[in-house]
Amino acid sequence: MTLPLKVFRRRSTFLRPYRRAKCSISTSSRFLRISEEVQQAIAEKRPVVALESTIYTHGFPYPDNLSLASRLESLVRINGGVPATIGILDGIARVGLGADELFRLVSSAGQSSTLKVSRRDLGFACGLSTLEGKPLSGGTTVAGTMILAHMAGIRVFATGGLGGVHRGAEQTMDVSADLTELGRTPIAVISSGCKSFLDLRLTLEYLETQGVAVATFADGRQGAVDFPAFWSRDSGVRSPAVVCDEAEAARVVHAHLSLGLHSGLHFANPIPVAYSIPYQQMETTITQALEEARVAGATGAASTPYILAKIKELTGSKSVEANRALVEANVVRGAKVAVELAKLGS
Ligand code: PSU
Ligand code: MN
Repeated sequence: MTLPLKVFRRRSTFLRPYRRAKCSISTSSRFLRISEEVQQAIAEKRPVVALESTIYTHGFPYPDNLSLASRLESLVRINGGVPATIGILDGIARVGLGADELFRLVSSAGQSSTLKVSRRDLGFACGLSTLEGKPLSGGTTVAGTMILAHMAGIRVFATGGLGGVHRGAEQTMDVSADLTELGRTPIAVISSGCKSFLDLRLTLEYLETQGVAVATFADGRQGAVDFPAFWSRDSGVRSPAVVCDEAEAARVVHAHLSLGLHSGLHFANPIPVAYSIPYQQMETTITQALEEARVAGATGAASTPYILAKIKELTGSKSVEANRALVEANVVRGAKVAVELAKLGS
């Protein structure tokens, strides 16, 4: 029996290559503003690196967050890129915050009208105001930043650490929206992996399910390499893939995006050796911080900032210095990946 032609017709219709919807945002939208500099750099296909702002509003306190923010932007420029710090200021999502806008956002860290903005929060942050009628501001998480960066046409984003699957998630269902965002938004995120208060093994499983490309910079090491645990280069969990350098990472990004894949990529950059804290040493601190978070009832979006603050308290300046060093190293890597990507005409 021959197959009816109809079946083939239907099938070939089904297989017709998917055409990507053209980016239809207006750069002067009431809710989104992309800086002139970033718009121009994108139009001229120059390397642009997105930077997040939850690290400033819910991580480093003022004025440390301000010096870190300007340092990270300078590092992008020194390495040949254009920085685009992303956040919500006065109810408007900004891609490429200007110096005084950045100052206003980071100096509002800790205020109740300064939100932590992930995908679910964008509409609230831009659509509502405080009871006194003041517009809202917020630091965008990895997920929130990826969304806005993608709207602006940016392909590379560097940050400190990624959210992940929390320990005990089989009970709490606490899985960071960063992971689902990586599953649906085609951006390359460079970070030092996930903090080890998360479950790294489950995080990698989840990223695999979401179709996220994950690799770790090998830095000359041969053979298997651990997926890094933020403050620690080792984690006991093997990275699914490795890349040697920024040029190799850029080739993967170029192929991934050229194929029209809609998922994202994650390149893990292990913390510089000089700042690395052994995994087992961190584990003791983390066990204590998790217990304190449990007793305090810090769950949901409050969980990550609470645990981070506790760890900071328990380790003193050591973990903060390490945090600063790794985010700087990631931003340098991010700028170099963006430069290599631009060379590929991507
Ligand atoms: N991990 C860090 N530092 C951070 C964060 C995560 O080491 O500042 C922030 C990032 O903005 C990340 C967010 O996107 O926390 C994840 O929060 P949640 O687990 O609630 O999704
Ligand atoms: Mn969560």
